[in-house]
Amino acid sequence: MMKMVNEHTQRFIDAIDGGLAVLTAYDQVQLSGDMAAPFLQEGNFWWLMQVTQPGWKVIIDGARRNVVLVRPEIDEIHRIFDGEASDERLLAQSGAHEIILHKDFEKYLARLSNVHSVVRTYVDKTDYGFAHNPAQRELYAVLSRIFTSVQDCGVQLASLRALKDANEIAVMKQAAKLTCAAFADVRDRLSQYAHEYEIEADFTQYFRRHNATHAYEPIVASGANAVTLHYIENNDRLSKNKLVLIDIGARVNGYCADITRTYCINPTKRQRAVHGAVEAAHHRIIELIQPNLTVAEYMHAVDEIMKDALCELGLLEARSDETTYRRYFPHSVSHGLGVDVHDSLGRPRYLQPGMVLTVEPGIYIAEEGIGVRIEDDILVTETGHLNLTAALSTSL
Ligand SMILES: [Mn+2]
Repeated sequence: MMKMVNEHTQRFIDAIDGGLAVLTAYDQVQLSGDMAAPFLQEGNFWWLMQVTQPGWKVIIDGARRNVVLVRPEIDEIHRIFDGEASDERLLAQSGAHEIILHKDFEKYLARLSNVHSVVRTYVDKTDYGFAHNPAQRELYAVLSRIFTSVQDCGVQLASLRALKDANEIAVMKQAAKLTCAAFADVRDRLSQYAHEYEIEADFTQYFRRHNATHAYEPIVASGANAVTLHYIENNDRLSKNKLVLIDIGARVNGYCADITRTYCINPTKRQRAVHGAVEAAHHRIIELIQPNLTVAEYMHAVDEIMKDALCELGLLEARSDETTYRRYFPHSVSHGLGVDVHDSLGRPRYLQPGMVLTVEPGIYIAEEGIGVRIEDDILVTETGHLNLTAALSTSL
């Protein structure tokens, strides 16, 4: 009897109607000299194969339900320094049927091209101003030489990954729980910290002690630093009457949490008011989340809630003044969460059970040196929603 493919791969084969797909892990890239940059596996490849090493490829022949991993060629020096995962372990964790060597990869594809004229692959075409990992484009070039038609399966993968299964939800609850616990710990000791990096250090210690890592660059932003949305210097002094915005999440078994809280030891009346307005908006927005809510309706309701908050604080006079509105609330309120911190939801028209998204309203007042954001991780359920990070108080 043929070995069963894993559940994610099975869902993917169904989504591509039993076609052929070839996907690649990321390659390692240089940090400096003989040092490699920290490696994070490409999300789709990890989601399908659970292989964390660079350079691998997978051939998924949906018609024959056959999954073949392609082992990268590693020279003797890398083998000695980095080691090499065993076939047995990789076959067990990936659910693949067979492992072939990279030198046989193109021959193998050429044989498949006799049966399949179409092959699917994924090339990340987002443009955030970064150089892309070369692996996907290199694979695309190889596939284009061998097959008549190379089609993109990014949308199918994103749509599948958007709907978390029971195992994924269980792991995401662990990541949420660990991050909540680390926040609660830091909150208890807030008056003992003199610098932003001391807070970062305690989260790092907490995560590593529990075999987790930071899911993304931690943000610990005191006072006006919080107005810079991706402030990651974390080297400024803290002060008892300045707010400190902390945006940190753990990655546990490949899945991310993403939490933000804004704290203060001795808040002024104004800081209290801004925090209170964001906190009230935050809880109103979470209440909106339920299956079948269209994304358009959600966005509209969020705008109304955030405009209420800004009006109340005297920051917005005319509700139609979009420029002022966007000046104080310049980012989106939600993003998907999962294997990637910014997990694609696959451009859905409406929310569906199994989606996990953040809710993270913020108000940033540059002229007052105040930035407040509060962020929780919300699972859309059959009947409404479940706040995975509800255990952690949102209060100041
Ligand atoms: Mn976030």
